[in-house]
Amino acid sequence: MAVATATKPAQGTPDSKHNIEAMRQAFYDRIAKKDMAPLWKVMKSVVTKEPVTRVAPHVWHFDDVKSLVMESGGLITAEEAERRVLILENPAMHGESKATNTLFAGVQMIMPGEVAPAHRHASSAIRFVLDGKGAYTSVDGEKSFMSPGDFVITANWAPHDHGNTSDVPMLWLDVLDFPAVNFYEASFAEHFDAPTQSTTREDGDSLSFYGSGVLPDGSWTKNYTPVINYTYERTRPIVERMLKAGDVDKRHGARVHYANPVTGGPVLPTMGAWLAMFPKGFSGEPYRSTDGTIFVCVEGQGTTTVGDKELHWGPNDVFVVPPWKHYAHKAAEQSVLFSISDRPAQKALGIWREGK
Ligand code: GTQ
Repeated sequence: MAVATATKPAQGTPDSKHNIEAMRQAFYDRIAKKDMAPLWKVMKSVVTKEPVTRVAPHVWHFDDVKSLVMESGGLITAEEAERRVLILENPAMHGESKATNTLFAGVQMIMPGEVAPAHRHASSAIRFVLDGKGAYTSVDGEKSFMSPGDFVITANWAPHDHGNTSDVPMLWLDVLDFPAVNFYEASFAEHFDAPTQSTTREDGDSLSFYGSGVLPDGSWTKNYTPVINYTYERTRPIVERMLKAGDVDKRHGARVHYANPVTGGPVLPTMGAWLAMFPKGFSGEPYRSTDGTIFVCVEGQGTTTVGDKELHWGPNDVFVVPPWKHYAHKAAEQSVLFSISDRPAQKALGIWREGK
C-alpha cells in the first residue's frame, strides 16, 4: 500500500504539485517535437490587456542630422547608394531600420546635379522637405519641384526618381511603411533601365486638378490620393487662419489632416499625415492613441512630454511618440508640427483606439 500512495498522491500535497508540473513539462517537451506549444503558458503575453510597445520616445536634432547627412555626401553618391539616406533608428530597435514598429524614417540628401534613379516598390513613401529648394521628385509621370514644408506622396508601386537641378543640397524626411509591408512578407521592388522617367504632366498638375475644390470629369478610383505634392505654400495659410479664428484643439492645436480630395479619406491606405499650428505659450492636454507617431517641427520651438520623458524640439527636429503613451505638446513660440502615423491601416483593421 505504501508504494501505491507514493505513486498516486492525494490532490494538493506538495508531491502532487511537483508531479503535475513534471508531467506538464514532459508533455510540453513532447509536443514541442511536433511543433506545438501550450497557449496557456503565453496567453497573457500574446493577448495583452493593453498595448505593449518596444518603441522608445526619441528626438533627432537637425544640427546632428544635417552635418552627418552632409558628411555622407563625401562618402557615397546618390547613384551608388541608390538612395543616400541616413536611417533614423529607434534607439530601442537598432539594426531593424524602424522609427516605430510599422514605419521607417530616414533623411535623404540629394546634391546639385545628382539623380536618385527610377524604381518602384510595394511600400508607400512620403517625403517631408526639410532643407534646400528646387530639387524635384518625379512620381508616376509628374515632376514636382519641392520646397521646405512640402509633403510629397509616392504611393505603392508608383515609379519615382529624384533629381537636383538647383545649386544647393536638398534634404528631406522619408517615411515608408516597409516594416509593415515586411511584416506581411509582401514586398516587391523593381528598377527601371532609364535613371529618370519621362514625365507627361506638368509640375503642379495634380494639385491644381484635384486640390482646388473642383474635380476633373472622369474618376480617380485608386485607394490613394491623386495629389503628388501638398505644398507648404498652400497648407500653412490654412492652419494659420484656423489659429487666428480660434479653432485650436486643446491637444492638437490648429490642425488639418492631409486628405485624398476625391474621398476625403487619408492620402494613403497605410499612412496618414497632419499639419498643426500652435500659438505661443500653448500648453496642451495629454492625449494617447494606438498609432505610434513621427513628428517633424517645421517652425518654432517647444517640448513634448511623453510619459516622464521630455522631448525638446526646434526647426527640422524629428521625434517619435510610441503607441498608447500619453503625450502633451508645449510651444515656447508659435510653432508648426507635421506628423505621420499608421492610423489609416489600424482603422481599416478596426483596431485603432484613442483615449484619455
Ligand atoms: O526615395 O525611393 O528612404 O526607396 C528608402 C527607400 C527612400 C526612395 C528611402 C526608398 C526611398
